[in-house]
Amino acid sequence: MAGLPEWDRCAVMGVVNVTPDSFSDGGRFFDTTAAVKHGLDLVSEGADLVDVGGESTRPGATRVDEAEELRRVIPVVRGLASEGVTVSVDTMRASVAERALAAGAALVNDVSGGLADPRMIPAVADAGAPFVVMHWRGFLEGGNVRGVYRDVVTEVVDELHARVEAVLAGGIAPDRVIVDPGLGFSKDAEHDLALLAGLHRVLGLGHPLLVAASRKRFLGRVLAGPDSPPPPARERDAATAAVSALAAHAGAWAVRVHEVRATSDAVRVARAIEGARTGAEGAR
Ligand code: PMM
Repeated sequence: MAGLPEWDRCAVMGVVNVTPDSFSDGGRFFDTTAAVKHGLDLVSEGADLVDVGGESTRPGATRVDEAEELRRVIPVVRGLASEGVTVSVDTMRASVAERALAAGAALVNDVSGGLADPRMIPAVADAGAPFVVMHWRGFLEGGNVRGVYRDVVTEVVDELHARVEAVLAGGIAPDRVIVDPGLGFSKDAEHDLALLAGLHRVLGLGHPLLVAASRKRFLGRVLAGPDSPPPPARERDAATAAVSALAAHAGAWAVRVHEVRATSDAVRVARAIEGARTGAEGAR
């Protein structure tokens, strides 16, 4: 495949977590048939691609072993790819990435940005697959520890730049590298909001941008009232769609979401507004 899959607007990446314990939908799709069906449902609701993961990155989650991750992920990737779905595999393991690519996955999404497994970058380079480089300082610090930043946008951009350089040095083609600020990963609500306000600076890295805000804690914090607690993850989908519209407007390549329908509408509206703007400029 040359470069990246592309759409004429911000793409919608639907999430299928084949895990018993994911942050926002853990346990719901923890068998192959249910997971494949869920992925197909997401596509019929408007997802352009589906991200399949078998390992939770929830704070405090323990790592699954390789055999179990393969068992969870590969049949779901194969099932969706055989139905013509564009699949990304959410994994920190080279072996899982390789097997998923062989089973039909089109890209690799690594929340450690290639840091967790030294074989990851060469494996993706050999396969010629696109690679999502996510920022997660906590991974290096041994878990999802609370990040301390002086200027979160500058530091995340600089650290992502360093990861991109490492990925390019490892042989992944520049037109196959996607960047992601890693909302919620060693970042608190203020950090996530600052990063969303500074998406143009992440885009300044010169790579397609993936934004994954779906149901995350910062949305709970934003939606909590003075006397009411943050709503649970499943009640953050309207807020997620609002972020999707803003991310699409900012120029994101894709947004990663659990509930696809509202985000699918959001990115289409953002595209239509962009079309009206460029049309109006052309007529001037
Ligand atoms: N977040 C989660 C899982 N995978 N991948 C990328 N690229 N970016 C993210 O922010 C990201 C991810 C955790 O969310 P979930 O467990 O609720 O799906």
